[in-house]
Amino acid sequence: MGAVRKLATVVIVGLVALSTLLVVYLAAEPARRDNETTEQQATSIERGTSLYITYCLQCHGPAGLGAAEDVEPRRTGGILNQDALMPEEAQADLNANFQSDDPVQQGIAEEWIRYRILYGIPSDQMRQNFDGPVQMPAFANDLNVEQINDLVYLIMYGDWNYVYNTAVHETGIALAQQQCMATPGADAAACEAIDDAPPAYPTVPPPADAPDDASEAEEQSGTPEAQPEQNPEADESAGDASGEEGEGDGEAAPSGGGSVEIEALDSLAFSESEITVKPGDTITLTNAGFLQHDLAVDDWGGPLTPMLTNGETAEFTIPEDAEPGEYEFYCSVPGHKEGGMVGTFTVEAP
Ligand code: HEC
Ligand SMILES: [Cu+2]
Repeated sequence: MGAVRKLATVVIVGLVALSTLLVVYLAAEPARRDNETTEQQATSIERGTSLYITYCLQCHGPAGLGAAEDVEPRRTGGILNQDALMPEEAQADLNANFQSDDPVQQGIAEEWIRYRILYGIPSDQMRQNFDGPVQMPAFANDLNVEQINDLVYLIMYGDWNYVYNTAVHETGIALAQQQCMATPGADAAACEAIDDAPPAYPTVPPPADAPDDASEAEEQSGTPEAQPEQNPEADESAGDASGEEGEGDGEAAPSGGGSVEIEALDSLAFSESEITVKPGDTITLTNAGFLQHDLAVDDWGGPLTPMLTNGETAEFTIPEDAEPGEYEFYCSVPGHKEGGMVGTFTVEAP
């Protein structure tokens, strides 16, 4: 008898203990799930940030301010950072409220952002901006579903200070690496290993082939504010301010001598857009920007250079058997051609 009761007691105590544990466990479940979601959100925003810096920053800016007034350099894209808008402006101006707390609004906003990223702004729907007609490339073919989700997530829930800080941090490192490589006797491995540097504003650095300008840039690089002056976008409006750079943006047609040097610029242009060449001429492309660029000619088999990162240079020759005529060249990074990284080789008879 005593043994049975003892056993019963043990079983009951055990059950009570178990169910208590279960209750405690279940009570903690929402928190556990929250943690998981928060972690997922954080990774998504992290990935979204680097995608944004690669594909969107040149038009929408490091703080998502795009073509917002009073922002220098003023870019062409829409304002994605709605935190920066006054509530009245936000109401008047927006297709969707990205920062709303209302789940219905959030749904509308997500769909709107997704739609824009997928389809961009086609040329027949070009927007009129302060600077003329503007366009946005469609990313439907170049980004996968997850990447687009990450970008939507970033724009909806991300922190633009974080994006900005990441962008200026990475730009600073890229600039330091570039300057390191430009010093005589540079050790490539050591330069590449630089992982910390004063932040720099992501804009187009001075041309790499102009030593005077390069040292000027070094003097200025300590102050990120000085950087926007280097930007061709800004140059156009304030041409004389930085006119001594003598960059001659694009229209010159250097030819002869069998070699041509071109720069790829983050303003989504090549330093020369109309180039006259002969078969066998050597073309040297330097990436003077912080984004990745290359150079492709479809008629000659696509990309003629590897994908170049900041400061890298590559050479190729105009095919010996190229018929006289005009050949379009462009940068094959998604969106860059549409953004203006395109030009023409005019091949003359040898
Ligand atoms: C070549 C320039 C360019 C690039 C690159 C670009 N955009 Fe845009 N984007 C624009 C322009 C221009 C607009 C329209 C602004 C307007 O309507 O006045 C726009 C609008 C948008 C809008 C709609 C904003 C609104 O309030 O309606 C979203 C969202 C957007 N872009 C996201 C992106 C994302 C994400 C990327 C990168 C994957 C990107 N854009 C890359 C130029 C660009
Ligand atoms: Cu490019």
